[in-house]
Amino acid sequence: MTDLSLLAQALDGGDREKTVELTQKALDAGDNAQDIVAQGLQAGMAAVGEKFSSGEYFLPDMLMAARAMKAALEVLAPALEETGIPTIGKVVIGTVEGDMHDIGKNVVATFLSGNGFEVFDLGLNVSAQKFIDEVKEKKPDILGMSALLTTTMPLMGKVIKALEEMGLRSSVKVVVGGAPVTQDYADYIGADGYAHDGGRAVPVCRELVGK
Ligand code: B12
Repeated sequence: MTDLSLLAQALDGGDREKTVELTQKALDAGDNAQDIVAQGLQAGMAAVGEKFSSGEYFLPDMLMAARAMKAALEVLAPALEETGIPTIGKVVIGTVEGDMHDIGKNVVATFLSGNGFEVFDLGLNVSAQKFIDEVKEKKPDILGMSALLTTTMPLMGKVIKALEEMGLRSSVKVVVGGAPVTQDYADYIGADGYAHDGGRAVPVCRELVGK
């Protein structure tokens, strides 16, 4: 197994080339793609977040790390999506309105499609109306919402309320996530499921569709 802390460091430093190189190396060495995400990329991103909080890093540092992570996820996509599993459920997923963080949502979407779910990714900055329209049109088993800002989290509760008001709530399971979201918050807004990371999102969604 490769030392994935070096990958975390490269990402923390915003070094896209090195991040991609070390990701490829880890894959070539036979490391599991989900471990590379969790122990390498996500660990690096966590460090970036801490440094941003403490004032050591600024917005451009976060942007550079985000670009490096996106490039590394492209390298990993084929391995993460490799699956022979037939479709076990339909998921519509997106990042809520006002929120431009989509890396975590993309990881969750990739993990889910790599584990047999049919995923419709609505992207980021998705309005409540758009979520509702897509639930009506695609009739998914699961609606996934991601929020990375404390200011955008309430949007998830708004969507759940709107689903209730339109008589659609019982037709779809709602799963929420994102760094500031907790199980308590998920319970508070009436979501059916919560996962702390992409790896956990898979069993949570499987359970919700009874598979
Ligand atoms: C990268 C980053 C950015 C990038 C985003 C690029 C992109 N395309 O996503 C950029 C530079 C654009 C950015 C901008 C901003 N950011 Co920012 N950002 C981050 C950072 C460092 C990492 C986020 C990330 O990608 N993590 C890696 C992924 C893999 O992890 P994740 O997102 O948590 O996702 C995992 C889980 O949460 C879960 N999950 C996520 N979604 C879902 C959904 C479902 C359904 C499920 C089940 C699970 C799930 O699974 C994922 C995979 O394992 C975080 C710090 C942090 N600790 O989160 C700050 C952070 C989120 N940002 C922050 C801030 C303040 C901002 C700005 C306001 C800064 C500014 N002054 O402009 C803007 C806001 C822009 C906007 N309107 O959205 C704050 C938020 C604070 C708060 N209390 O709300 C944080 C926490 C940094 C900090 N410590 O202060 N940011």
